[in-house]
Amino acid sequence: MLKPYNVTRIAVAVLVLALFASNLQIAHVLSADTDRTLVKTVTCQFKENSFYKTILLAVPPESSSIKVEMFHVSSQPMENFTDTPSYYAFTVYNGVTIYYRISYVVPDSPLMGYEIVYARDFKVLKIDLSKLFKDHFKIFSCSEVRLKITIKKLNIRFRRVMPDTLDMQIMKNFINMGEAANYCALISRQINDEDFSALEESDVAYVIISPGELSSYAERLLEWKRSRGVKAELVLLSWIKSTYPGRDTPEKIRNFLKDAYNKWHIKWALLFGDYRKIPVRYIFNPDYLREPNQGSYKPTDYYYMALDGSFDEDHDGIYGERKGLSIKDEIDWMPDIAVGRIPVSNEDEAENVVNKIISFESTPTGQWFKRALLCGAIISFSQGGYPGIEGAETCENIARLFPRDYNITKLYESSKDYHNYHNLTRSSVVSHLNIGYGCVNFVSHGGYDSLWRVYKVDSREFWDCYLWRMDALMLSNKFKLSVVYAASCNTGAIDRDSL
Ligand SMILES: [Ca+2]
Ligand SMILES: [Ca+2]
Repeated sequence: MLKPYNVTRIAVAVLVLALFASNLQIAHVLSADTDRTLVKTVTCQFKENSFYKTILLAVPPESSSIKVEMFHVSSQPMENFTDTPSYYAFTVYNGVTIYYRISYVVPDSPLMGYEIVYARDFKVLKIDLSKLFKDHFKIFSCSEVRLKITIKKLNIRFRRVMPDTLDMQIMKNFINMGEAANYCALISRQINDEDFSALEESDVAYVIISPGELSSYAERLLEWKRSRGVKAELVLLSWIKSTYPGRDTPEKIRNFLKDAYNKWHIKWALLFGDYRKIPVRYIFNPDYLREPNQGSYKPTDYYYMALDGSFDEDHDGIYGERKGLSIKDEIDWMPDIAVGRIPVSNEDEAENVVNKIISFESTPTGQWFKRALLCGAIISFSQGGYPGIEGAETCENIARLFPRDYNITKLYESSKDYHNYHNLTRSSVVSHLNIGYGCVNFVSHGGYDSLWRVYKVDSREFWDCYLWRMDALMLSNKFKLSVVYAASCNTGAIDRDSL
């Protein structure tokens, strides 16, 4: 299909990476660097059950034109699919094709497209790949693609900067993480596409946005942050709304954040208020590609983090839509600042949360903080050759990541033979949460106000709630506050009164 490319000619510097992304293995990246041209070859191996995949490669800040070519594909035809409808519903497991619930658009090439995006001080090449592709009315499944990336460089010297902690987090997403640090540069790009600024040059790392009625509590948090050496500022939402241009409040907030990124060089922003106080942006992200359906609009504060572009370049008021196979999805998927939200609804909650934060940060954590609670339930039972999905397996993987001095408690509902594999009950979860854990993780089915386990008795399925919103409100863990993760549908939704 494409001519093989002689990698030995360009193999000046060899960078070997063994990166196991969720669906894709990057076998290695080879680099050849000259004054004006940089050539890289990247080998990508698809795992068995994967579809689309994006890889991110940090490129030098002086990169100008970039070309990505595919020079080798290992693939085999999928015999069951010989026509070319736009949509399929199937998955591939152990080489066997099984109909499943996923809608998937099959492109004409595994290399779907590429573009340059920005993440803070990094210039990044984003490449979209697809395991399946169609060619002459046949569908192929590929196991490996090799890419040649040619980068022309401008004759400009950019000032390199030391990556800070936020940069280090961003770097973990790059397939060439090792060399990315050398590319971290003060590009001094202006994110603002609106020609509007209301701020003077300053040095502010952390900005709090608060509605007026909660501002006295936000101010207490501000003073606390300042006392700990953080260069922090408080900005009222009413000032943003009356000062910045924008079609609605989220756009005005984002225009302020762009201005603060450019002029204050902020790294962090805190939204002090729930979705009623400070609105979220809803983006168009349908679960099914065919028709917009209910639930196609998802709330996200990512809009406030990824500051390039507008998320709505066609100005139709629909944000973050992805049109067919176009990679112009209007979202720059690389964040430029870190954004958090404290979803307080009233003064009582605001006072309570600020007290908790100050107490937590000013009291040395006890031994309890090194306790982790992992709760895993069955997501789906094995069926028709397709393996079941078990939260317990995910919890086992997570357990291995904790430092050795952590004390880990596991509560599972599982069909596998784990120790204590039927102890995920409402009473056990509540009593463990009351003891106080530093880290709590749930992997199960979930709703806005609840977490669920599912089990079978004589092949009949039963559903049982193991944590309600009311349970959380009644907990007696006091100041032993947990960092809680939930890999479950809708739990922790930012636009509801959720669990
Ligand atoms: Ca960005
Ligand atoms: Ca749009």
